[in-house]
Amino acid sequence: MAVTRRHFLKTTASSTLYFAAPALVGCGAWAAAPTLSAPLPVIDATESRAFEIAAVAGETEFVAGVPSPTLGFNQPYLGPVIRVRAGAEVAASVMNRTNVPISVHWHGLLVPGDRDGGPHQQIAPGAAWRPVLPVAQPPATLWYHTHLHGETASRVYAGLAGVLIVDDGNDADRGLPATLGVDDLVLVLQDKRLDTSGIALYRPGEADLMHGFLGGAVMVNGQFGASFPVPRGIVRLRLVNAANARNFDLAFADGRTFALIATDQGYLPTPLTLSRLRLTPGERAELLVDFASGDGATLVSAPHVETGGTMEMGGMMHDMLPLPETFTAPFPVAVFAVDLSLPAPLRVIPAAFDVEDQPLPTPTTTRRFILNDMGAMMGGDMGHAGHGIPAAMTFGINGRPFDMNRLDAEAVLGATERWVISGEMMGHPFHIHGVRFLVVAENGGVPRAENAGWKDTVFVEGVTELLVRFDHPADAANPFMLHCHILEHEDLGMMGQFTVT
Ligand SMILES: [Cu+2]
Repeated sequence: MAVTRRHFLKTTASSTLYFAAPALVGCGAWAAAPTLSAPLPVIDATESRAFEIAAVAGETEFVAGVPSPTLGFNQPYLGPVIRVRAGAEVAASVMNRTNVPISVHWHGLLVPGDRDGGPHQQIAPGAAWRPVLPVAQPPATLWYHTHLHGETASRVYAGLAGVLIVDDGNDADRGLPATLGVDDLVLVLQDKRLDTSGIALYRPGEADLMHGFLGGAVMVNGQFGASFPVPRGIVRLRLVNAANARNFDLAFADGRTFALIATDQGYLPTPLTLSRLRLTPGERAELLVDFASGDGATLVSAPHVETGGTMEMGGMMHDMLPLPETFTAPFPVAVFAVDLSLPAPLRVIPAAFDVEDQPLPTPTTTRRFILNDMGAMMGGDMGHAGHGIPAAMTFGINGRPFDMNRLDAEAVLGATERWVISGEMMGHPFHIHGVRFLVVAENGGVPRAENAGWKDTVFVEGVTELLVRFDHPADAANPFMLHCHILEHEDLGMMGQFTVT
């Protein structure tokens, strides 16, 4: 029995109210039933070993009939899902057809610093950037986004982001869902704040700079109320947190468990069975969800809560500048409805994956990085406390805001280092370019399940200890970044840079 679109919408109508209530507070007229989501376009560069994207300005009707100004790659908002082959040299072509400078950072792709797309690889309006990307890493779900210093938050919010999949062609042999858009689904999670007319604008106030910019309207792949038909079998979800600041604390409304099969840098040795998963900005996770019963499901998130400073001053911070979260209860992120017309080849979750198991060398160096959010409270100039809330906030790392002309660390190519990262008043998603790392301890204890496997981004709440592998070079002209992935914090200075030589 084939499920028609009408039937599909009817059977998912019970979630309409669920969507309507929290997502569009005070604007009931916008509340819409879940709609079948238009899939993100896919560029399959696995055979061609080349792809082209162009940043463009456009308009997007997040609310029907109400256009918002947006940016995207090849389309008005977000960009295509790009598939590249592990082991290939891929010729990338990035055009900038907007009237603002951009860059394109391949988040999680382990390439030399001159091809990383950070703040030093600016692409001027009208210009092109054509890096050759040596893809030398296991299969993983990565993403790409603009990354100019001081101009990342507003432009990623406007839409300059997309998904990059490293594929080795062996997923079917692994017993994994491998048909993009059918049993292998990409979900880009974001949030938006709409003004009273329904326009998404980026105008952060002081509380937004302090905590990060949150919106009360949650989007998947650029659409509110996202809904996906799924086959009656095992379905793979590739989750990408591309929000400026929101932590998604995900679960299924019916309480079903799922298998976490991959984190940022690829497969775990064995799937982990979980019922809840936190995904913070910049992180990715791949899940297998069992729809063999024929019952659909709604993916929900708990509200964003702020945890994780070492100084236990969160209360004071909240008193001065309350967290701008609009949700008070779990809210829907996406609806999945079983469509019996879709092929469902897989009914079993694989027991293990062929993950490279190299012994790690003993770290040669220990470095400590303190993510300074105190400076923002105390007057911008860290260490010289002012009074009240500064007009211009500054964040930093180890007492200093980001400086394009200063190196914060120099690592040796091929080395492994122990990095100890801590925050002060709140948790921060911490990303390192050009490396992969293992999370070896959190506050002295065993890391959370989400931090299994090789990572490139980790939510630091308290003290987090990493073992970092420096396997890709970056010279002083094109260093790698280390930074908070709350984009407001990054833009305001919570970033450093390092060479690998
Ligand atoms: Cu931060």
